[in-house]
Amino acid sequence: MILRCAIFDLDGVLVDTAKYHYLAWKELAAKLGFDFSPQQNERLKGVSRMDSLNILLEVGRMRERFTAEEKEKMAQEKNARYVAYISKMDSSELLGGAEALLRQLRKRGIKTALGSASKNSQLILQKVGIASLFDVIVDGNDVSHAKPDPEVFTLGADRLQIPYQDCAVFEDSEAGLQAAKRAGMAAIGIGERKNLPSADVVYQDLTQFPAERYFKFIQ
Ligand code: B16
Ligand code: MG
Repeated sequence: MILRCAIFDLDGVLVDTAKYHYLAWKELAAKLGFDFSPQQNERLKGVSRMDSLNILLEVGRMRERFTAEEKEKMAQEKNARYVAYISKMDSSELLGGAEALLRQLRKRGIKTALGSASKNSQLILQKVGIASLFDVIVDGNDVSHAKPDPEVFTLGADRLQIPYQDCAVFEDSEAGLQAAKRAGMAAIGIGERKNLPSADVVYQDLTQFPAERYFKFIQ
């Protein structure tokens, strides 16, 4: 493949917003009368807002208790708490290597795209100061199918008119890596190999990514 487009997941790759999701969900759980642990929060990473709420309610053994309307209200309430947290973010919360890699890619003429499940991605990118480093932003507001469906990645490639086989996806979730593979894109895992079986290759974080080696070909 010739690398022509790099697509980045947001939470877990460029920033760690999982901790704010956790606080906001934990507050909702406390209001509903049950505890929510950091381990349980792992199940919510990369998962859409409503699917996350369903998992939370399952943890609290109250999944069947609420109407769709009530659940919509709870999701909105959680989001308001979450937005209050992320509104205080700044560039110090960018994960290591993120900004440098984005700049390096753009300098080489490689397009950059965001492919995130979050509906708050624009706010987060602005707060940490990297919104202008993306050629296209695709997030939870644009798609109707969640990862492992490849829609959030294929839409970005389509908008940039780049063939899928020339795209590489940076992802910290197994579902996101499966989505990349389904699209025929290179799947670069960020995190630990044992959690990311679908990745073509795994790096601990973006500082470990050997960009120079990838500029022409991906093995
Ligand atoms: P929001 P990503 C995902 O971001 C998060 O990992 C996940 O925990 C969250 O539920 C989802 O975004 C939706 O976020 O409530 O802000 O729309 O990893 O796909 O960048
Ligand atoms: Mg993620």
